Amino acid sequence: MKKNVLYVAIVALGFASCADNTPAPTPVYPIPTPKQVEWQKMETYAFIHFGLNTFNDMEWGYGDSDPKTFNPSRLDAKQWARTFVEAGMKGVIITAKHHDGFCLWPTELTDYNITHSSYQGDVVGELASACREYGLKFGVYLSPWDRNRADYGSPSYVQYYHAQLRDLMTRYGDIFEVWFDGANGGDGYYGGAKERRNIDRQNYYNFPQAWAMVEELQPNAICFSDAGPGCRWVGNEDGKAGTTNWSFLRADEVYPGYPNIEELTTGHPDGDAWLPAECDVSIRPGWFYHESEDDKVKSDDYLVDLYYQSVGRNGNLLLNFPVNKEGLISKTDSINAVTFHQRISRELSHNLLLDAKVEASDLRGKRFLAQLVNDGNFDTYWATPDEVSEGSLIFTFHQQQSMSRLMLQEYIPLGQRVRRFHVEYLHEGKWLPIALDEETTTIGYKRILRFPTISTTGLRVSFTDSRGPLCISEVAAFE
Ligand code: FUL
Ligand code: CA
Repeated sequence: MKKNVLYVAIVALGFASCADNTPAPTPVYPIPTPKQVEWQKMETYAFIHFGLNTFNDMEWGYGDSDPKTFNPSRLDAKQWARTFVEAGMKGVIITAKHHDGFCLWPTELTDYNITHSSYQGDVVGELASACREYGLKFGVYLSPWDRNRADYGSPSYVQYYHAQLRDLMTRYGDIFEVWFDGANGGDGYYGGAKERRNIDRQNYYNFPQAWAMVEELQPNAICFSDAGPGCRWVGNEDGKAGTTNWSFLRADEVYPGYPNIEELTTGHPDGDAWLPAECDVSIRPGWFYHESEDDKVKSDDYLVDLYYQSVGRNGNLLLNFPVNKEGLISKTDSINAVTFHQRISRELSHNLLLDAKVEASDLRGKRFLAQLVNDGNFDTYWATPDEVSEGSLIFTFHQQQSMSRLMLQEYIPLGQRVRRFHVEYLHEGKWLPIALDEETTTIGYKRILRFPTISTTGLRVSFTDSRGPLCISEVAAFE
């Protein structure tokens, strides 16, 4: 009987909250697909560069290194996976084939593969199953440029390249991302059998067909390239997004190998395609392992900075680990990565706004109350009425609070909107600007600001320019 009463009460409550049928703001295009939203929530994941280059001290092998030189003595993909889990990474992408053309999986499409090496196994398959065991997402890099193939530059190579892609897409279960590298032998490098091959970068590889194949065989996978179609290169290999970072590009202008790479760092504010930035960077100077770089591993300090400059600026961070000649991630690399993750988790652990009082300049109706910006849930958001594309939020604390980090999130399923905002704190009854060393323009999925510690009882965030009504998912402050 009691159960019934409770049931009735819950139904009534549910009904009351649904009774407000204020419509959600209409989307401001372009908007992400659901899989792009899920991808963005991953935030950090790992890259692995491993292959013949590892054993020949090279970055870009010519495609003529002896396969037998590939000889890892203690290869253990589970060790990689454990490192990534402890470093907070949500997945990993491996160089199944780099520019030298050597394949880390036992493919029948070429002899230049792992079965002819000194290691009898399937590195791609071993990593895919380690990922399943440790709950990581799995992705592949397959270089379009191939310096081993004598037919590179002619149509038969493109058929081969697409066949390799099909092989990878059908062999290893779910793939979350496929990496289409823009680096190429066409522009001043020697391609194929060490001769110069001039290819038409924009059309040669028939990328649209390759992307359609991925879409068909791996509908949950995101295709990375300079130009998407799933996510875009951030335009540098330092792992840094622009402080202004739009998740859009003008789709008909960009393509893999697009020369105006600085545009990729900020995105196109008037872009028509949703193409969020992925920030790739190696934990060492090189992408592949070199003994000479054993003392040049990026410190946890450096990695913490990188996180704020990538994830903290509306990008995802793809952090590369050069697997060493033993077939393992070196100790310093894994210690620094794990320490980095622990530090970030600590810095962003307790949101001081969870129990602050919130007042908003405007409300859209009960379903979009200001309180929804500090309920710890990305999927609930504060929104302003249709005609209102600016506004502010004031957070009031019961007592003085010290803080040095502020995180903001827009509800991106309805588009990226905010063009400009600023943040102030209450000091002796007056609103003072928080001292920041970066511009406060875009927010997107996530923006995190760092500033010298302040102590205050109030915080005001003003959104002064936006592409439409405001849709703010979360605001959080940390000490
Ligand atoms: C570049 C390549 O040329 C590098 O070797 C590396 O794979 C990096 C991630 O992408 O374009
Ligand atoms: Ca929320």
